[in-house]
Amino acid sequence: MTCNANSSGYPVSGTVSFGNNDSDETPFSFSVTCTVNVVPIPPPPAINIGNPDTTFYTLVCPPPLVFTVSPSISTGSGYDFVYYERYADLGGGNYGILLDLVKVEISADNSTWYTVFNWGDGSPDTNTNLAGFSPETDNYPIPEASLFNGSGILINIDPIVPPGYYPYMRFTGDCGVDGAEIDAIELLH
Ligand SMILES: [Ca+2]
Ligand SMILES: [Ca+2]
Ligand SMILES: [Ca+2]
Ligand SMILES: [Ca+2]
Repeated sequence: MTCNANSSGYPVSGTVSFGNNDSDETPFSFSVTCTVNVVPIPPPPAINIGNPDTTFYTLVCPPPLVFTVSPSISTGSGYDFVYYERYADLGGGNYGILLDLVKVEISADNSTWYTVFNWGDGSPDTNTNLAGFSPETDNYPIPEASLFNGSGILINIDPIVPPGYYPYMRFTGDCGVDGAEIDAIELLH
C-alpha cells in the first residue's frame, strides 16, 4: 500500500476496505494514516523562525513569497504563530511597526490556501491582535505596546482552517512605494 503524495491533507488518513468470504465481516474495513513528507522550501535568510532579530525581508510586489516552516504551524489553543513586522521608529520617541499592505496565507499541501491575515482588504482580522485597528492603510503605525514582543502580530488560525498542520506559508505584497516587511515567524505551540 502506498500513500498518494498528491492527496490533500497532512497527515493523510483514509479507509481500506475489502470484500471476503466471512459473511458477517464483509466488507472488512480499517483506517490508515500516513504522513506526506513536505519538501522544504527554505525562507529567505532574513526571515528567521523564532524571535525577531531586526534583519528583515522586503516583499516588494507579486509574485507571492512561498516557504515552509518546520515544525509546521498547527491548530491549537489560542494564538498559533507570530508574524513579526519590521520594528520601526514611529517618531516622537515611539516605536512599533509601520504595517504594510500584506496578505498572509497558510496551506497543508501547497495547493489549498487559507487567508489568516489580510491588511488592506478593509475587513477586521478578528483572529489576530490587530482587530481593533483601522483603516487598513499602507504603512499604518501600530505602537509596540499593542504588539507581541514589540513588533509581533498574533494570529489564531482555528477560526479559519480545519484542524491540522500547515507547513506552507504564502505572503503577498502590493506594488506600492514600499513592500511588506517580514522579520521573523515564531510558532507558539
Ligand atoms: Ca489557535
Ligand atoms: Ca513595515
Ligand atoms: Ca483585514
Ligand atoms: Ca529576521
